[in-house]
Amino acid sequence: MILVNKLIEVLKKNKIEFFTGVPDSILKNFSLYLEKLPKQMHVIATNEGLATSLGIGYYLSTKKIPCIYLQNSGLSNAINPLISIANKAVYSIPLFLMIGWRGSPKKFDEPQHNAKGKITTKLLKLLKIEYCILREEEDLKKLNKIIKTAKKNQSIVACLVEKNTLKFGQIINKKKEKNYIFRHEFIEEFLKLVPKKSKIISTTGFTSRELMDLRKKNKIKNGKDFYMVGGMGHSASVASGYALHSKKKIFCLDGDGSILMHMGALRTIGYLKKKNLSHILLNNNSHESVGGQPTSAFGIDFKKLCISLGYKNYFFINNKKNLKIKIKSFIKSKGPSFLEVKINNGSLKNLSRPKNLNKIKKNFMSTYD
Ligand SMILES: Cc1ncc(C[n+]2csc(CCOP(=O)(O)OP(=O)(O)O)c2C)c(N)n1
Repeated sequence: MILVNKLIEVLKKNKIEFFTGVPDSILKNFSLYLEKLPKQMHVIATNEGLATSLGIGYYLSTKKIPCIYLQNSGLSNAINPLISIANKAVYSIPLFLMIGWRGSPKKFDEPQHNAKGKITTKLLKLLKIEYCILREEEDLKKLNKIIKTAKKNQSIVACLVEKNTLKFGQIINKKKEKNYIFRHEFIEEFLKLVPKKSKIISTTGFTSRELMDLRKKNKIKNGKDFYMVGGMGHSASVASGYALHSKKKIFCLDGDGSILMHMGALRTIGYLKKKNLSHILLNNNSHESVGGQPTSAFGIDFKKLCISLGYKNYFFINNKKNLKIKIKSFIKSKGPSFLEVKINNGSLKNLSRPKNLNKIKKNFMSTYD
Protein backbone atom coordinates (compact mmCIF):
# COMPACT_ATOMS: atom_id res chain seq x y z
CA MET A 1 0.00 0.00 0.00
CA ILE A 2 1.21 3.52 -0.82
CA LEU A 3 -0.29 6.77 0.45
CA VAL A 4 -1.02 9.13 -2.43
CA ASN A 5 0.59 11.99 -0.47
CA LYS A 6 3.91 10.10 -0.32
CA LEU A 7 3.77 9.55 -4.07
CA ILE A 8 3.03 13.23 -4.66
CA GLU A 9 6.01 14.18 -2.44
CA VAL A 10 8.35 12.28 -4.78
CA LEU A 11 6.82 13.94 -7.84
CA LYS A 12 7.01 17.41 -6.29
CA LYS A 13 10.68 16.89 -5.36
CA ASN A 14 11.30 16.13 -9.03
CA LYS A 15 9.39 19.24 -10.13
CA ILE A 16 6.57 17.25 -11.72
CA GLU A 17 3.68 19.69 -11.42
CA PHE A 18 1.52 19.15 -14.48
CA PHE A 19 -0.82 16.18 -14.76
CA THR A 20 -2.97 15.00 -17.63
CA GLY A 21 -4.57 11.68 -18.40
CA VAL A 22 -7.67 9.53 -18.65
CA PRO A 23 -9.06 8.22 -15.35
CA ASP A 24 -8.72 4.61 -14.30
CA SER A 25 -10.18 2.72 -11.33
CA ILE A 26 -6.71 1.68 -10.09
CA LEU A 27 -5.65 5.33 -10.03
CA LYS A 28 -8.90 6.72 -8.61
CA ASN A 29 -7.31 7.73 -5.30
CA PHE A 30 -4.65 9.60 -7.25
CA SER A 31 -7.51 11.35 -9.14
CA LEU A 32 -8.95 12.47 -5.79
CA TYR A 33 -5.75 14.42 -5.17
CA LEU A 34 -5.74 15.84 -8.72
CA GLU A 35 -9.35 17.06 -8.42
CA LYS A 36 -8.16 19.95 -6.25
CA LEU A 37 -5.73 21.30 -8.84
CA PRO A 38 -6.56 24.16 -11.25
CA LYS A 39 -6.92 23.61 -15.02
CA GLN A 40 -3.36 24.77 -15.78
CA MET A 41 -2.01 21.95 -13.62
CA HIS A 42 -4.45 19.15 -14.32
CA VAL A 43 -6.36 18.29 -17.48
CA ILE A 44 -8.60 15.26 -17.80
CA ALA A 45 -8.01 14.42 -21.45
CA THR A 46 -10.50 12.72 -23.74
CA ASN A 47 -8.06 9.99 -24.73
CA GLU A 48 -4.56 8.87 -23.80
CA GLY A 49 -2.99 9.95 -27.09
CA LEU A 50 -4.27 13.46 -26.50
CA ALA A 51 -2.99 13.37 -22.93
CA THR A 52 0.46 12.39 -24.21
CA SER A 53 0.39 15.23 -26.73
CA LEU A 54 -0.73 17.75 -24.10
CA GLY A 55 2.25 16.56 -22.04
CA ILE A 56 4.60 17.00 -25.00
CA GLY A 57 3.31 20.56 -25.55
CA TYR A 58 3.74 21.30 -21.84
CA TYR A 59 7.38 20.17 -21.98
CA LEU A 60 8.07 22.28 -25.09
CA SER A 61 6.82 25.40 -23.34
CA THR A 62 8.20 24.81 -19.80
CA LYS A 63 11.14 22.37 -20.12
CA LYS A 64 9.50 20.43 -17.26
CA ILE A 65 8.46 16.78 -17.23
CA PRO A 66 4.69 16.17 -17.25
CA CYS A 67 2.90 13.27 -15.58
CA ILE A 68 0.60 11.41 -17.96
CA TYR A 69 -1.71 8.96 -16.22
CA LEU A 70 -3.69 6.19 -17.88
CA GLN A 71 -5.01 2.66 -17.67
CA ASN A 72 -2.79 0.17 -19.52
CA SER A 73 -5.60 -0.37 -22.07
CA GLY A 74 -5.07 3.27 -23.06
CA LEU A 75 -1.39 2.71 -23.75
CA SER A 76 -2.45 1.75 -27.27
CA ASN A 77 -4.08 5.17 -27.77
CA ALA A 78 -0.86 6.79 -26.55
CA ILE A 79 1.56 4.78 -28.68
CA ASN A 80 1.43 7.06 -31.73
CA PRO A 81 2.67 10.28 -30.05
CA LEU A 82 4.95 8.23 -27.76
CA ILE A 83 6.75 6.49 -30.58
CA SER A 84 6.49 9.05 -33.38
CA ILE A 85 7.09 12.28 -31.44
CA ALA A 86 8.50 11.76 -27.95
CA ASN A 87 10.72 8.75 -28.69
CA LYS A 88 14.49 9.16 -28.29
CA ALA A 89 15.06 8.55 -32.00
CA VAL A 90 12.62 11.36 -32.88
CA TYR A 91 12.39 14.46 -30.59
CA SER A 92 13.57 12.83 -27.38
CA ILE A 93 11.01 14.38 -25.04
CA PRO A 94 11.06 13.37 -21.37
CA LEU A 95 7.68 12.16 -20.09
CA PHE A 96 6.57 10.33 -16.97
CA LEU A 97 3.74 7.83 -17.44
CA MET A 98 1.75 6.53 -14.49
CA ILE A 99 -0.06 3.41 -15.65
CA GLY A 100 -2.87 1.53 -13.88
CA TRP A 101 -1.93 -2.10 -14.54
CA ARG A 102 -5.21 -3.98 -15.05
CA GLY A 103 -4.69 -7.68 -15.63
CA SER A 104 -1.27 -7.75 -13.97
CA PRO A 105 -0.28 -11.44 -13.86
CA LYS A 106 -0.31 -11.25 -10.03
CA LYS A 107 -3.96 -10.10 -9.81
CA PHE A 108 -7.19 -11.75 -10.91
CA ASP A 109 -9.01 -9.70 -13.57
CA GLU A 110 -11.44 -9.85 -16.50
CA PRO A 111 -10.56 -11.40 -19.91
CA GLN A 112 -10.03 -8.11 -21.77
CA HIS A 113 -7.73 -6.86 -19.00
CA ASN A 114 -5.83 -10.14 -18.74
CA ALA A 115 -5.03 -9.96 -22.46
CA LYS A 116 -3.54 -6.45 -22.13
CA GLY A 117 -2.08 -7.02 -18.65
CA LYS A 118 0.06 -9.89 -19.88
CA ILE A 119 1.77 -7.85 -22.60
CA THR A 120 2.04 -4.50 -20.82
CA THR A 121 5.65 -4.88 -19.65
CA LYS A 122 6.60 -6.34 -23.05
CA LEU A 123 5.08 -3.32 -24.78
CA LEU A 124 7.03 -0.94 -22.56
CA LYS A 125 10.24 -2.83 -23.30
CA LEU A 126 9.52 -2.74 -27.02
CA LEU A 127 8.93 1.02 -26.78
CA LYS A 128 12.23 1.31 -24.84
CA ILE A 129 10.40 2.89 -21.91
CA GLU A 130 12.18 2.22 -18.63
CA TYR A 131 9.67 1.38 -15.88
CA CYS A 132 9.29 0.39 -12.25
CA ILE A 133 6.43 -1.31 -10.44
CA LEU A 134 4.85 0.41 -7.43
CA ARG A 135 3.59 -1.99 -4.75
CA GLU A 136 5.01 -0.71 -1.43
CA GLU A 137 6.28 2.62 -0.17
CA GLU A 138 9.83 1.27 -0.59
CA ASP A 139 9.23 1.28 -4.36
CA LEU A 140 9.04 5.08 -4.35
CA LYS A 141 12.85 5.07 -4.26
CA LYS A 142 12.85 3.30 -7.62
CA LEU A 143 10.36 5.85 -8.88
CA ASN A 144 12.61 8.71 -7.81
CA LYS A 145 15.49 7.06 -9.65
CA ILE A 146 13.72 6.54 -12.96
CA ILE A 147 12.39 10.11 -13.02
CA LYS A 148 15.99 11.27 -12.65
CA THR A 149 16.87 9.00 -15.59
CA ALA A 150 14.12 10.65 -17.67
CA LYS A 151 15.60 14.08 -16.93
CA LYS A 152 19.17 13.01 -17.62
CA ASN A 153 18.49 11.04 -20.78
CA GLN A 154 15.54 13.10 -22.05
CA SER A 155 13.59 9.88 -22.25
CA ILE A 156 10.14 8.46 -21.47
CA VAL A 157 9.81 6.51 -18.21
CA ALA A 158 6.84 4.83 -16.56
CA CYS A 159 5.58 3.28 -13.36
CA LEU A 160 3.04 0.48 -13.22
CA VAL A 161 0.49 0.48 -10.40
CA GLU A 162 -1.49 -2.62 -9.46
CA LYS A 163 -5.02 -2.83 -8.02
CA ASN A 164 -5.49 -1.68 -4.39
CA THR A 165 -2.04 -0.07 -4.15
CA LEU A 166 -2.82 3.64 -3.78
CA LYS A 167 -4.60 4.93 -0.67
CA PHE A 168 -5.99 8.41 -0.09
CA GLY A 169 -6.10 9.71 3.49
CA GLN A 170 -9.22 11.90 3.39
CA ILE A 171 -12.87 11.04 2.95
CA ILE A 172 -14.47 12.93 0.07
CA ASN A 173 -18.16 13.84 0.12
CA LYS A 174 -19.58 13.59 -3.36
CA LYS A 175 -21.84 16.42 -4.52
CA LYS A 176 -25.61 15.88 -4.52
CA GLU A 177 -26.97 14.66 -7.83
CA LYS A 178 -29.38 16.46 -10.12
CA ASN A 179 -32.85 15.05 -10.48
CA TYR A 180 -32.32 13.20 -13.74
CA ILE A 181 -33.22 9.63 -14.59
CA PHE A 182 -30.84 6.78 -13.61
CA ARG A 183 -29.03 4.80 -16.30
CA HIS A 184 -30.68 1.54 -15.25
CA GLU A 185 -34.18 3.12 -15.31
CA PHE A 186 -33.66 4.17 -18.91
CA ILE A 187 -32.10 0.86 -20.01
CA GLU A 188 -34.87 -1.18 -18.40
CA GLU A 189 -37.60 0.74 -20.25
CA PHE A 190 -35.63 0.80 -23.50
CA LEU A 191 -35.14 -2.98 -23.40
CA LYS A 192 -38.87 -3.53 -23.01
CA LEU A 193 -39.53 -1.50 -26.15
CA VAL A 194 -36.66 -2.57 -28.39
CA PRO A 195 -37.80 -4.31 -31.61
CA LYS A 196 -37.44 -8.10 -31.68
CA LYS A 197 -34.90 -8.39 -34.49
CA SER A 198 -32.64 -5.53 -33.51
CA LYS A 199 -29.04 -5.47 -32.27
CA ILE A 200 -27.58 -3.49 -29.40
CA ILE A 201 -23.91 -2.55 -29.02
CA SER A 202 -23.10 -1.17 -25.59
CA THR A 203 -20.11 0.75 -24.30
CA THR A 204 -17.44 -0.17 -21.73
CA GLY A 205 -18.19 -0.10 -18.01
CA PHE A 206 -21.47 0.00 -16.10
CA THR A 207 -23.63 0.44 -19.23
CA SER A 208 -22.82 -3.03 -20.59
CA ARG A 209 -23.04 -4.60 -17.14
CA GLU A 210 -26.45 -3.05 -16.40
CA LEU A 211 -27.76 -3.97 -19.85
CA MET A 212 -26.71 -7.59 -19.35
CA ASP A 213 -28.19 -7.88 -15.84
CA LEU A 214 -31.46 -6.10 -16.71
CA ARG A 215 -31.96 -8.33 -19.75
CA LYS A 216 -31.47 -11.37 -17.54
CA LYS A 217 -33.64 -10.08 -14.69
CA ASN A 218 -36.57 -9.17 -16.97
CA LYS A 219 -36.05 -12.23 -19.24
CA ILE A 220 -36.12 -10.01 -22.33
CA LYS A 221 -35.54 -11.82 -25.63
CA ASN A 222 -36.02 -8.83 -27.95
CA GLY A 223 -32.74 -7.68 -29.52
CA LYS A 224 -29.28 -9.21 -29.14
CA ASP A 225 -26.42 -7.53 -27.30
CA PHE A 226 -22.73 -7.09 -27.96
CA TYR A 227 -21.01 -5.82 -24.82
CA MET A 228 -17.89 -3.76 -25.57
CA VAL A 229 -15.98 -4.80 -22.46
CA GLY A 230 -12.85 -3.16 -23.89
CA GLY A 231 -12.12 -0.79 -26.77
CA MET A 232 -13.55 2.20 -24.94
CA GLY A 233 -14.76 4.84 -27.39
CA HIS A 234 -15.23 2.43 -30.27
CA SER A 235 -18.78 1.15 -29.74
CA ALA A 236 -20.28 3.74 -32.14
CA SER A 237 -17.83 2.73 -34.87
CA VAL A 238 -18.50 -0.98 -34.37
CA ALA A 239 -22.21 -0.15 -34.61
CA SER A 240 -21.64 1.84 -37.86
CA GLY A 241 -19.66 -1.00 -39.39
CA TYR A 242 -22.48 -3.38 -38.55
CA ALA A 243 -25.22 -1.04 -39.82
CA LEU A 244 -23.44 -0.54 -43.12
CA HIS A 245 -23.82 -4.18 -44.04
CA SER A 246 -27.14 -5.07 -42.45
CA LYS A 247 -30.78 -4.14 -42.77
CA LYS A 248 -31.42 -4.75 -39.07
CA LYS A 249 -32.10 -1.90 -36.68
CA ILE A 250 -28.94 -1.28 -34.68
CA PHE A 251 -28.68 0.66 -31.44
CA CYS A 252 -25.49 1.91 -29.85
CA LEU A 253 -25.61 2.60 -26.11
CA ASP A 254 -22.78 5.04 -25.45
CA GLY A 255 -21.31 7.07 -22.58
CA ASP A 256 -20.06 10.67 -22.62
CA GLY A 257 -16.50 9.65 -21.70
CA SER A 258 -16.63 7.07 -24.44
CA ILE A 259 -18.09 9.42 -27.10
CA LEU A 260 -15.48 12.08 -26.31
CA MET A 261 -12.66 9.55 -26.57
CA HIS A 262 -13.11 9.07 -30.34
CA MET A 263 -15.51 11.79 -31.36
CA GLY A 264 -14.63 11.52 -35.04
CA ALA A 265 -16.86 8.42 -35.05
CA LEU A 266 -19.89 10.76 -34.95
CA ARG A 267 -18.89 12.32 -38.25
CA THR A 268 -18.52 8.89 -39.87
CA ILE A 269 -22.06 8.06 -38.72
CA GLY A 270 -23.37 11.39 -40.03
CA TYR A 271 -21.50 10.91 -43.29
CA LEU A 272 -22.69 7.33 -43.84
CA LYS A 273 -26.34 8.30 -43.16
CA LYS A 274 -27.53 4.79 -42.35
CA LYS A 275 -31.27 4.78 -41.67
CA ASN A 276 -30.99 1.72 -39.43
CA LEU A 277 -28.51 3.24 -36.94
CA SER A 278 -29.64 4.86 -33.69
CA HIS A 279 -27.15 6.25 -31.20
CA ILE A 280 -27.93 6.75 -27.52
CA LEU A 281 -25.75 8.88 -25.27
CA LEU A 282 -26.11 8.21 -21.54
CA ASN A 283 -24.74 11.52 -20.37
CA ASN A 284 -23.70 11.82 -16.70
CA ASN A 285 -20.80 14.17 -17.41
CA SER A 286 -18.53 11.69 -15.68
CA HIS A 287 -16.41 8.56 -15.90
CA GLU A 288 -18.66 6.81 -13.43
CA SER A 289 -17.35 3.29 -14.02
CA VAL A 290 -13.85 4.20 -12.82
CA GLY A 291 -14.67 6.49 -9.89
CA GLY A 292 -16.88 9.34 -11.13
CA GLN A 293 -14.16 11.73 -12.32
CA PRO A 294 -15.70 14.49 -14.50
CA THR A 295 -15.63 14.38 -18.29
CA SER A 296 -15.66 17.58 -20.34
CA ALA A 297 -19.12 16.81 -21.77
CA PHE A 298 -20.74 19.54 -19.70
CA GLY A 299 -21.89 22.42 -21.90
CA ILE A 300 -21.72 20.59 -25.23
CA ASP A 301 -24.82 21.22 -27.35
CA PHE A 302 -25.19 17.68 -28.68
CA LYS A 303 -28.19 18.70 -30.79
CA LYS A 304 -26.21 21.25 -32.79
CA LEU A 305 -23.19 18.97 -32.88
CA CYS A 306 -24.94 15.87 -34.20
CA ILE A 307 -27.16 17.64 -36.71
CA SER A 308 -24.17 19.53 -38.13
CA LEU A 309 -22.28 16.25 -38.40
CA GLY A 310 -25.07 14.72 -40.48
CA TYR A 311 -27.41 12.92 -38.06
CA LYS A 312 -31.04 13.15 -39.17
CA ASN A 313 -32.72 13.48 -35.75
CA TYR A 314 -31.96 14.48 -32.18
CA PHE A 315 -34.06 13.40 -29.18
CA PHE A 316 -33.68 14.35 -25.53
CA ILE A 317 -34.70 12.73 -22.25
CA ASN A 318 -33.82 13.93 -18.76
CA ASN A 319 -36.55 12.46 -16.55
CA LYS A 320 -39.16 9.73 -16.42
CA LYS A 321 -42.01 11.90 -17.73
CA ASN A 322 -43.44 10.43 -20.96
CA LEU A 323 -40.47 8.08 -21.03
CA LYS A 324 -42.22 5.34 -23.02
CA ILE A 325 -43.59 7.73 -25.63
CA LYS A 326 -40.22 9.39 -26.10
CA ILE A 327 -38.35 6.10 -26.44
CA LYS A 328 -40.95 4.81 -28.90
CA SER A 329 -40.67 7.82 -31.19
CA PHE A 330 -36.85 7.57 -31.08
CA ILE A 331 -37.01 3.87 -31.97
CA LYS A 332 -39.46 4.54 -34.83
CA SER A 333 -37.38 7.36 -36.34
CA LYS A 334 -35.31 6.87 -39.49
CA GLY A 335 -31.66 7.28 -38.67
CA PRO A 336 -29.06 8.15 -38.09
CA SER A 337 -30.81 9.34 -34.93
CA PHE A 338 -29.24 10.56 -31.72
CA LEU A 339 -30.87 10.35 -28.30
CA GLU A 340 -29.24 12.21 -25.43
CA VAL A 341 -30.32 10.92 -22.03
CA LYS A 342 -29.19 13.06 -19.10
CA ILE A 343 -28.59 10.64 -16.23
CA ASN A 344 -27.63 10.80 -12.56
CA ASN A 345 -24.56 9.02 -11.32
CA GLY A 346 -25.58 5.84 -9.54
CA SER A 347 -25.59 2.23 -10.69
CA LEU A 348 -27.25 -1.04 -9.73
CA LYS A 349 -25.46 -2.91 -6.94
CA ASN A 350 -23.62 -6.25 -7.33
CA LEU A 351 -23.50 -6.12 -11.11
CA SER A 352 -22.15 -9.20 -12.85
CA ARG A 353 -19.54 -9.00 -15.59
CA PRO A 354 -19.74 -10.38 -19.13
CA LYS A 355 -17.61 -13.55 -18.95
CA ASN A 356 -18.20 -16.01 -21.77
CA LEU A 357 -17.33 -13.56 -24.52
CA ASN A 358 -17.26 -16.10 -27.32
CA LYS A 359 -20.80 -17.20 -26.46
CA ILE A 360 -21.93 -13.55 -26.35
CA LYS A 361 -20.41 -12.97 -29.80
CA LYS A 362 -22.04 -16.09 -31.28
CA ASN A 363 -25.42 -15.18 -29.84
CA PHE A 364 -25.11 -11.63 -31.17
CA MET A 365 -24.24 -12.88 -34.66
CA SER A 366 -26.90 -15.60 -34.76
CA THR A 367 -30.06 -15.12 -36.79
CA TYR A 368 -33.58 -14.90 -35.36
CA ASP A 369 -36.02 -17.82 -35.67
C1 LIG B 1 -8.71 3.14 -23.65
C2 LIG B 1 -9.29 3.10 -22.29
N1 LIG B 1 -9.03 4.09 -21.42
C3 LIG B 1 -9.55 4.07 -20.18
C4 LIG B 1 -10.35 3.04 -19.76
C5 LIG B 1 -10.90 2.97 -18.35
N2 LIG B 1 -12.36 3.23 -18.35
C6 LIG B 1 -13.27 2.23 -18.33
S1 LIG B 1 -14.84 2.77 -18.29
C7 LIG B 1 -14.32 4.38 -18.25
C8 LIG B 1 -15.28 5.51 -18.11
C9 LIG B 1 -16.26 5.60 -19.20
O1 LIG B 1 -17.02 6.77 -19.06
P1 LIG B 1 -18.40 6.93 -19.77
O2 LIG B 1 -18.30 6.49 -21.18
O3 LIG B 1 -18.88 8.33 -19.55
O4 LIG B 1 -19.35 5.90 -19.03
P2 LIG B 1 -19.78 5.80 -17.46
O5 LIG B 1 -18.65 5.11 -16.79
O6 LIG B 1 -20.03 7.18 -16.94
O7 LIG B 1 -21.00 4.95 -17.50
C10 LIG B 1 -12.91 4.47 -18.31
C11 LIG B 1 -12.14 5.74 -18.32
C12 LIG B 1 -10.60 2.02 -20.71
N3 LIG B 1 -11.37 0.97 -20.43
N4 LIG B 1 -10.06 2.07 -21.93
